[in-house]
Amino acid sequence: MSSNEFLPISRRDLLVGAAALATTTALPAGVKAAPAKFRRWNISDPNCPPRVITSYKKAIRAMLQLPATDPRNWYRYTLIHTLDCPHGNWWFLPWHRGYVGLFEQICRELSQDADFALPYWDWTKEPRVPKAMFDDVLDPNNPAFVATAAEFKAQFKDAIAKASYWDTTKSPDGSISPSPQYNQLLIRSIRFPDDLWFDIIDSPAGALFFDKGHARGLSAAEPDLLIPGVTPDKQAVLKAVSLPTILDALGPRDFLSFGSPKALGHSSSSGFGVLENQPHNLVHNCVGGAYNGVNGFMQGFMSPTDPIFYLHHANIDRLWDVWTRKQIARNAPYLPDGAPTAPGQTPTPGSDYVRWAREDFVFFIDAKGQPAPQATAGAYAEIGAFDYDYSPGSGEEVVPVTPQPPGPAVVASSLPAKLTRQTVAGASVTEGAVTVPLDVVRQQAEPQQPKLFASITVDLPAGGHDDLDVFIKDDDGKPQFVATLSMFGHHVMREPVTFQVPLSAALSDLQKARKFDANPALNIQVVPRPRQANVKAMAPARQGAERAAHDAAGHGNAGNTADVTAISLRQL
Ligand SMILES: [Cu+2]
Repeated sequence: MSSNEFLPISRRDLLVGAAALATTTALPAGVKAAPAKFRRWNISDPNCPPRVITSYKKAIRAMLQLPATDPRNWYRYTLIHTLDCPHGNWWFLPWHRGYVGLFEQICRELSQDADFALPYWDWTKEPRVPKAMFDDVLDPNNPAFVATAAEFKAQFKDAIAKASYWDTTKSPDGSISPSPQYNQLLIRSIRFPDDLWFDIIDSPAGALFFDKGHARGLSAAEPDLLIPGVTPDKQAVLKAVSLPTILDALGPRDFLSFGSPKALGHSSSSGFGVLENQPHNLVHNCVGGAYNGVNGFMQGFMSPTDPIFYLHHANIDRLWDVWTRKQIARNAPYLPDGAPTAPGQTPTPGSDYVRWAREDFVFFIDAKGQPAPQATAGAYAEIGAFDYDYSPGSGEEVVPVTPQPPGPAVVASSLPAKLTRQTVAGASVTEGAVTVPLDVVRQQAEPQQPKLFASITVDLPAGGHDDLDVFIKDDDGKPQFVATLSMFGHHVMREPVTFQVPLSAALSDLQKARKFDANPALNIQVVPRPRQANVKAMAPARQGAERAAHDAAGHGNAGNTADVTAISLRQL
């Protein structure tokens, strides 16, 4: 491809972009001038009303005390995530908005606090578990929670067996068809209750239930988002929540680059936008204790057992709202292509938006424990009837105060890197060589210019818990740490996944240090880094069994290590 597709925004592009958008984007539907009814506060903000925390505790206690047959029971609500959560695809954001928003309504009902709204955790401002979250039932190690996996099974076995999850209908001709919920479970290879119990308690890929004492990885004594034994320049979780990473995550100019990419359905993973792969995944894994050997709920699909889950996801949802308001202020689209651009308008038939919006979310329940009437992705495209807003937090600065001209349309082209592989100290290191136009390197320091990202495609082994460190270097420089790629949970991988990795900070640093005067030849290095604790916890025999199961499933990558299959650079 020619490098002029990577040039900075010119005045001409701006005018062309503005004209194109003027015809496609009217004032978006669902944007309200009135203040929201509920406000989600930063839990550590001195202005956060004390009642928020009191009511949250009251609601948690009430949910823990409900019988196992009530779908609003604390663990039954957690299981909605275990059974149905999307990760690594473009339904990640709307599904979690619905899940957290409906949870908030249940809390409002059960705390009898009619003004209740969830607090959020701004990990950029506060890169440690907030102090309040170690108190009383906000700590999942509190005696009010179920103590062991065995006790959990004893208490919930019957209720789960009798739940609607497994419903089928019999036609007059005798054929049996699964209910929509059961259909989703079959996609996730959960055929009957024993499959679910296997995942929760016995899976060699890592259990989902963590006994008392191990419910959370971080503690009041060591609450920081730190990886033990790692030098300050490679503290991946701190980097993932840092303001430069958050500003890069908010940079992309279309929904698919900001959120995560398309996939076959919401139970398959195809890739991760920066918001999901950096702060989302790494905070989950770190709070879950993946890096310090404690292990806890937050690193897996029963993560909503830890009350901090909802504060973490409220912050992810807040950043989606920030990005949406940034797009609106720039008169740019904020939903997949084909979305209605004015109230009453119908979406474009056959468009991305239509495919995205009609995805069914069939496990959601409302404040009374009934199936939620809003059961598709499109119902959660806006905050809408949830009617909350957020007290301003990190990243808010990307929203222009006055309306701005739109940026140029997104250029879908990419600069492919040439891959080589070598073994360094027993680890398979992949290098991608690519020459970057000097203009693009220079514009990385300018906040208004499109940012540069590396798209790194990885074929992951089924039980792969290893992380991948990404470095960048020029011809004779020393590698500079960029980010760590980390998976979350145990989705069945049916295809390689692509991670978007922000390069703007590293490139502006390089440019400052080296003062390139020609297009620099750069190397993107991807180096595996075992999560020590997990590797030790997994017995070799189990790794073998896992590999065998993996082979039987017909997956391409039967090894124990991740294969990097492509690296390219993109302006998003
Ligand atoms: Cu999550």
